[in-house]
Amino acid sequence: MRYDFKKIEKKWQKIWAAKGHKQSCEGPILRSSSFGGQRKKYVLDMFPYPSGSGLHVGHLVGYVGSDIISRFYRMKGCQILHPMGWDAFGLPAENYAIKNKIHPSIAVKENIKNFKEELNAIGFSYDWDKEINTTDPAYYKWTQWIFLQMFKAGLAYEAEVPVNWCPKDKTVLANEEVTDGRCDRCDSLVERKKLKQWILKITSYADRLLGDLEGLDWPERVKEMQRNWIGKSEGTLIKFQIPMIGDQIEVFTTRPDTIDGVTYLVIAPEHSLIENHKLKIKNYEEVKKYVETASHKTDLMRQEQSKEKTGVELKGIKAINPFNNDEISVWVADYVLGHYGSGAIMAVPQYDERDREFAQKFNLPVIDKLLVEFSGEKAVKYKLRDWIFSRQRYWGEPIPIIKCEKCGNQPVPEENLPVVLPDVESYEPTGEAESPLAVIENWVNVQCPKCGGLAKRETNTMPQWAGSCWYYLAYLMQGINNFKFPISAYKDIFKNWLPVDLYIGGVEHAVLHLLYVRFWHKFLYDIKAVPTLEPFQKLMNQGLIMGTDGQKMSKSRENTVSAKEITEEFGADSLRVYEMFMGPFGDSKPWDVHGIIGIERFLNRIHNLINPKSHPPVGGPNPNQIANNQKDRIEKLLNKTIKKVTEDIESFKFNTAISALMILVNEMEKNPNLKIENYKLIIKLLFPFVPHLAQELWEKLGNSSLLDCELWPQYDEKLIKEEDVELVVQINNKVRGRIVVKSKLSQKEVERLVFSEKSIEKWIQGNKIKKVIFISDKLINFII
Ligand code: ANZ
Ligand code: ZN
Repeated sequence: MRYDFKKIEKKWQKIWAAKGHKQSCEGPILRSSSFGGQRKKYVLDMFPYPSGSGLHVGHLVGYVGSDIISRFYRMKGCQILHPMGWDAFGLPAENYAIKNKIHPSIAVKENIKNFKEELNAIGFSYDWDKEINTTDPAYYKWTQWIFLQMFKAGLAYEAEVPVNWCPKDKTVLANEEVTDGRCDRCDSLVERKKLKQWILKITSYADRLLGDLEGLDWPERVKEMQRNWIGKSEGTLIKFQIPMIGDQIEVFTTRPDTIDGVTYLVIAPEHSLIENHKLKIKNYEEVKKYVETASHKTDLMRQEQSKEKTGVELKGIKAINPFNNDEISVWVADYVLGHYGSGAIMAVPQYDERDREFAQKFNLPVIDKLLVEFSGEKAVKYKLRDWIFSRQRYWGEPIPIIKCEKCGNQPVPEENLPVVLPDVESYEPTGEAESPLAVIENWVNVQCPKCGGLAKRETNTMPQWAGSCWYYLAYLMQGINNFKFPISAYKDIFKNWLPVDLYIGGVEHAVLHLLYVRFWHKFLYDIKAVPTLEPFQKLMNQGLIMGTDGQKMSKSRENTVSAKEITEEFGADSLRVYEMFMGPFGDSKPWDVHGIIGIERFLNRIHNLINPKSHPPVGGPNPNQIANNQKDRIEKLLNKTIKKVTEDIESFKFNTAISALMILVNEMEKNPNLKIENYKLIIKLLFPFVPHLAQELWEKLGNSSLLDCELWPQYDEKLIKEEDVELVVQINNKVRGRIVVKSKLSQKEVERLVFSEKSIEKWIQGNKIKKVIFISDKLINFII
């Protein structure tokens, strides 16, 4: 018989919705002093884009994990903040809206409603009072405010730069949004364009972003990805004189010891030397053509190893090697990048692969030289580049800047925030490298806040990453309808709750969101708005759920399994347990419908074990019927299971915690009529995993409380310690017997027991023991 999960799950979801999972921000209060450790826990999920297609089972892994953690620590007496919200600006929401011909704000509202219903149907214990939405003007007022502080601090500037342009999405992309030369969103080949853009100076924080990684409890691979992205490199700057033009080329090298093997120099196509000395370059027209071609290539295309090297010599220009005074030629080639190091290299074909390929192609000398001692000063360079922060799209936060011909870029006065996104007729991208906002004249034309003259608003919007750069602070601001100005109003609350204790999300955000948000947080720290150096102390990455085809679950691959359908067929509790039982939390694993059927059976057994109607009488009239030793065994197993489940949840081993609970259920099934306390204990252990079923059974046993308010069980150390173990006894590495002893005995105690054991003693008798090898609870080996 299937238990009626539909009825039970609806019933408790309704009660939870009414009572809420409110965790006040007034300050941490420990409900129970019986547990040590931290009083507050801020457990945060990466918030979703409310897309039109709803949640698939892969979306839920992290959310189930964070819910287990939240419910567990709530029962441990901690004050928990576990909020949820919506990251609703950006291309996905906008493209969905364009495709379905609905205004993005209406589409977003509908999608949020569906997402919220779907999340609630899984029984997550979010505190919905704290719900936020990045597209709400009350929210993006703050996103704009933070931008303005950066502008005032000189960290937001406008410049004409070569950018990644997506021809399909018709917008600029950040470097972090381009993978293998393609747009992360739509997979189109990215083009190079020169455009005037807003840029955030993330490079000013490169050193701190790198150094502060050390103190974070984050997966090593994410830290490594950030280190590589920041790409700190220690090298040397060396100047090569060019006497005929009275100028010099400075190169950045990590191998100054190879200077005796330099046979030519290469500058990047963007290098200023070309324009500065165009009259001296005899083949300037040819060089100019090469530069023009290179300007359409992305960095990645330029650096591809397999690609044949290209380049042009700067005729009429020679440089002098300062080490040996050799006269060498100067080339322009696109394998040297304009914005890394000094945009120029000294080529050492003997030691450097790329230089060798180039030298071979253009018949340049390769000389066999030994390495030299070279002390010059050290120079530090980073791969990290400033963050291109403007997008030519409608659905984003307007950049709060007013452009005045007389006064230049002026910040919108703080009291005029937010700059609200106006309604437009057509929100599709124009493709003219201009935002659709540019055509709304009554919005664009404003007074200059400085001189009062005619001025225009900035019409570019912020990238989709902006809103998520500070949302974990917004949850602390007492609900979006109560946001107060200025930010200092939240000083005490920030102090109580920061940093986030646990942040769960996908590894794909390693160098995008997770780097941007650390940058904003450090800036907010510098302007004394937040009290901690870092936003997220501990980070966990959930693993991917693969489709039955073994591929990553995604709409475009048509291999998604809808969370809603699974919940309706098997119940939310089955889905929760199955997702956690599939394997280690951080691993990728394939979806298998048979697995969830097995879990549903397991939950039915739990229901039958405890539900007095289906299996009377629980905690029945005469527990003494059971043999005493059986009762002891259950008692011990229960205590062992409490220890195991507690430790496993603490270390994210949800799958092994569930295994331990399965073993316990097995044993309890074999022994009906246990004490009611035993059933209460197992219900509490099950609660974080199957909150609906556990709460229902808890009520069936006559309890009216919510399990969230009950205390997590503690185990009896004595009952666990006294466990017996079987120890292997070896003589000269050969097994000669086994003895059953109390666990955790010392070597001396075990030796004494072995010597009193007649069957083993005979092997040792009369021999001198040379050595004893002892592995606690496992083995003792006498070498005689
Ligand atoms: C001579 C040399 C000899 C180099 C050798 C390497 C090996 P990382 O570690 O990535 O910092 N380089 C410098 N600026 C460059 C630019 N703008 N575009 C492309 N390559 C550039 O690498 C630094 C090394 O990459 C530098 O050291 C330089 O080549 C090259 F056996 O100088 B080396
Ligand atoms: Zn002005």
